[in-house]
Amino acid sequence: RPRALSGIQPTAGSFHLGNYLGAVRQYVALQETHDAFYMVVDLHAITVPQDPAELRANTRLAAAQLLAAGLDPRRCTLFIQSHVPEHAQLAWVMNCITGFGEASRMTQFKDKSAKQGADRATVGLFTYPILQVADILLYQANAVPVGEDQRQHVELTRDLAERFNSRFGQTFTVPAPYILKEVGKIYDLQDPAAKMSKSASTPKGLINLLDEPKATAKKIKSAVTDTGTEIRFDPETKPGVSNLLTIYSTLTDTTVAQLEDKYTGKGYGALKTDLADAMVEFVTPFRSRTREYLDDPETLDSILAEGAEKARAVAAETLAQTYDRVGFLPAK
Ligand code: AQP
Repeated sequence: RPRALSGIQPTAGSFHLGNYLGAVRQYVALQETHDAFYMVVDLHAITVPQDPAELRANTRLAAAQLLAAGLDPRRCTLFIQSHVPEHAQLAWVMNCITGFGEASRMTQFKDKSAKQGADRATVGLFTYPILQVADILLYQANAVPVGEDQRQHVELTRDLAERFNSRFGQTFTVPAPYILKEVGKIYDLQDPAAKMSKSASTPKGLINLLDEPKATAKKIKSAVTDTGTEIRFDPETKPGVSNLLTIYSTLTDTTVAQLEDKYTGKGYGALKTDLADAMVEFVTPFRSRTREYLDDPETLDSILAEGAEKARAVAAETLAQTYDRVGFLPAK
């Protein structure tokens, strides 16, 4: 089976709807067709300041949410990034074949460091994409399910894999991004020109899956829509309504065309009410399943321990081969 690999940060507490529709939903689907590895990327989280106790709690919470979303430890490998030290070890090697200018072109670093203020951005934030390269290459992944915002990092991974292979001999599988066009970018409910993100300008535009379902329904009902009254998928002139249609169609496995038909002659209010209901129906069991995993830390920890062991077996082999290719003297 082809391999899949992806990771999600434990920083925000709750996953948001963009994380779920853009990435996590694909993690669940790819368990069926791929030898899949998914991790909570705590090493990435510390590229910005974290409170240690909160980071630990949020790491467990992220794992619980992945299981609640449908990851099945019998069908995939779920682990915590820091439990597999090979990530940091391979990242160093990859750092040493990355050009400074090449790393400087990563738009996510430019955006995030601009938000933080250039003086406060860390070197870790700068080299974060290269750690991501190591994450992917360690597992010889073919497919990397991510949102559109991560495309550039997967392209960097391809470049570095090819560079390493041509310099030192075939070592790494060259991966491809797995980005679904429809949901690769879910937009902020208050600002449909911006990506839905945990650092949104107003919390009203961000749907956190673990929030009170009532609050979530309210956010849907107060989503920004567009001038006119017609319910039609047209991201250019109707970005707000189009975003709602994308969300609704994905959550309910209905095509956008079917929804356009269903709402012919009806107003935005009807669409929002129905979507709010669908959303409540989705988040209610998601919240309770997450809570169940959190309430049983022994089971959760044993899933993660088993996952780390399976991940390490693969990662250690790739790292040993890489060290050998680079010319490191093996320890006796
Ligand atoms: N709005 C989105 N639409 C589609 N996919 C998205 N992803 C994030 N936002 C959207 C995808 O979710 C996965 C996990 O993302 P992450 O661990 O990078 O989470 P994050 O950076 O905490 O998410 P944010 O909200 O995007 O954070 P900031 O505000 O820091 O930029 C990834 O595959 C991502 O593409």
